[in-house]
Amino acid sequence: LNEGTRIRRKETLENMCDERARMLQDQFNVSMNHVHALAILVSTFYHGKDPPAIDQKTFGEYTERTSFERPLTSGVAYALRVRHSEREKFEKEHGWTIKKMETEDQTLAQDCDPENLDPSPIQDEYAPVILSQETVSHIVSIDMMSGKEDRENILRARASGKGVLTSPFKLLKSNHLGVVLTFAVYNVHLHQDATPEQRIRSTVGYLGASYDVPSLVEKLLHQLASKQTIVVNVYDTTNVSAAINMYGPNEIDTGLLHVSSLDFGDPARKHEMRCRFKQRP
Ligand code: WA2
Repeated sequence: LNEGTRIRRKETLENMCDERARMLQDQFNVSMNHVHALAILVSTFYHGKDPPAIDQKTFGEYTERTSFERPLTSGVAYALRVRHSEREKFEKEHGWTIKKMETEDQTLAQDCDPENLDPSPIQDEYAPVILSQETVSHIVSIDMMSGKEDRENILRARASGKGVLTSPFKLLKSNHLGVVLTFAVYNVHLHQDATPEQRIRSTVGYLGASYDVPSLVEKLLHQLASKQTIVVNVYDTTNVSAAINMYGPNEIDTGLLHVSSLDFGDPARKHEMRCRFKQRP
């Protein structure tokens, strides 16, 4: 290969990779803003009115009809903060018990109808899902604090007031790795510089969105019709020595590699896109 051809080939890879990374990042950012707006909707119409002016039917219809605003998400849901002292009253009012999230081997052992789930064991507080987009209706009544990744997200979201992301993990009723984005909902307008303690105290619930990364990235890349030319991987590189492959095949060395940075808006998580040509020149 002559020098000129090699340079052009390298530039082509860089441009294709950067373009795809930027598209993915922009779509993620757009959906994150809409999930934030949904948290404000719930704050206004569920907590801002007595009795609440939004129920499952309204939330289900609204989130389904606005799903085009949240590219890459597979569904959104709202979990209410329930203290143990309020549990009995809450369960009586809703007509169901707060359920514990299943582990993976439980999911394999039995079908995952929420009716078959165990009640959540006693805790200081719970985060049962009370409103959901139809696409994730299987998480209604499940205590989101009983799942490791969801729990960490809830604690970080409410102390920070920012949208926060989980590490990649296997979502319920999905065979792929995904991530969850969480915003806390507060019962007062908090100042930009409110302390974590003030935030935790005024927390009333958690609005979350799940991202089924492989199928959604696939859909996005498909629109670009470049799949003949390059192989794309998306990694969570939060722990550099143990990067997690969130999208794409196991890496095979086909020579030239380009890494494009990806910013999904949570400074505690790092992501990147890695691109290669399918064929050697
Ligand atoms: N949503 C969908 N599938 C899941 C999941 C989840 N969490 N966790 C495991 N599989 C209601 O942060 C609050 C959504 C959690 C929000």
